[in-house]
Amino acid sequence: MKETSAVPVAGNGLLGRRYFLKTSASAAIGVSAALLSARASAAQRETWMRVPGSGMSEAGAPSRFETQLKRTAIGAQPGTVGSGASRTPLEHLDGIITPSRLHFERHHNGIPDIDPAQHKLVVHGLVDRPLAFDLESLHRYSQVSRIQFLECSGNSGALIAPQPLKANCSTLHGLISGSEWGGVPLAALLEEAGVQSKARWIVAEGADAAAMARSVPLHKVMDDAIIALYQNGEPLRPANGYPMRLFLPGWEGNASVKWLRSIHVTDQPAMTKDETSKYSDLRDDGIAEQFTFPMGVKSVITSPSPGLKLNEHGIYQVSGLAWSGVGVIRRVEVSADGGVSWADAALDEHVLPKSLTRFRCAWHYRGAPATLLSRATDQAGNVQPTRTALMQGRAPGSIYHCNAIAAWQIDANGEAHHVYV
Ligand SMILES: Nc1nc2c(c(=O)[nH]1)N[C@H]1C(S)=C(S)[C@@H](COP(=O)(O)O)O[C@H]1N2
Ligand SMILES: [Mo]
Repeated sequence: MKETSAVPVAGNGLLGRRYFLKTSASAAIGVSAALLSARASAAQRETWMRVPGSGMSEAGAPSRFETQLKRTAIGAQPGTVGSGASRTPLEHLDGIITPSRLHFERHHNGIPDIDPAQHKLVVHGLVDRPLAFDLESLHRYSQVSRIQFLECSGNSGALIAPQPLKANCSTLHGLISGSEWGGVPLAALLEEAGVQSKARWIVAEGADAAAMARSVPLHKVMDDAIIALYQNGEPLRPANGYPMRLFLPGWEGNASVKWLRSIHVTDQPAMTKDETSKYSDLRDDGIAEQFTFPMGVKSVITSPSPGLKLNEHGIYQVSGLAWSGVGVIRRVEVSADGGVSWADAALDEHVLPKSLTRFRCAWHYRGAPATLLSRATDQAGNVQPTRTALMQGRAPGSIYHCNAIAAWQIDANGEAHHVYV
């Protein structure tokens, strides 16, 4: 690769967000005379140009060469099949939309096989008129679209371990995905049912064998909650809640109840298992904080990251995802010297509220060991905390809502390793 005379804007070769506007990565391979003459000769065409290609199909699949495009770190609780999680292969994707077949999964008792013709959502409790909706009736309401993230509050929880786990980006951070969610605003359904003045919460329950249930404050429901029917333009996939799920933009994934069967309007939370013993944050004074709903401002470098080797010295793109449960991402900074100095990353064109935001920053890798970090700031001015700051006041083993700055160390061989700074 051609060495360029780029001017670093921060330590260890960071060239910043403007570099690619003026210059290219100069990563192209030189063209030899032999390659040019081979191009001109029909006899030397590549093998796949000499036979007709394969035919059409009912559904597409990735290239057979892209074997890494799979959910990773799939694990179930001992003795169960479907109580566990699978992760999005973040390090092999770009952009802000996760292909539906790679959306992470988190199930408390497997994926139910729901026949939509027999499934109903019932709205009841503190309402004037209890109502039932099937898939067909929901399709008659006006729908909205939300290009937003869904993150499990257990995502990145491994960062509280005393020593950094030897793991890659998706294993550590892959319980997050981004989709276009299409569905009916829950406020419209509740207005039709007539919410009574005493109502403050809803309790949403799923039709899975776990009958997973969560309480959600009414103000969130009325603000931007939807009953999602579509994911990236197609009906929800069974793993992600088919035929209908609650979707609460920016809030911890657990509260977005899948396979939704009941909305019980109440005056108080139900104190279900998943809002008491789970998904609450134990402090070191022994008190557990409950209902930590919006996901904190966060970012993660997806490339380079463990498993993606830098094979040459030269200009690379440090690229990753940033998001915040309170709104849009204002800024992402990248450091190549473990946080001593920082450069502003460029944000891709789609900077949407409560959505994944893609950032990129040019970096000149010269073979010297470097520690790459990213730090996001959201519209409310919240800045992603260091791991040390995040751990302050937390009880040991309290894994939920971990939005700490993560670090990859790039060694002299161009390989990345998970480290703490
Ligand atoms: N009914 C039901 N809803 C559920 C769950 C579940 O097991 N059952 N898992 C929750 C958790 S912990 C998360 S993080 C998200 C995951 O959604 P996904 O599997 O579509 O990624 O769904 C939530 N909704
Ligand atoms: Mo979750």
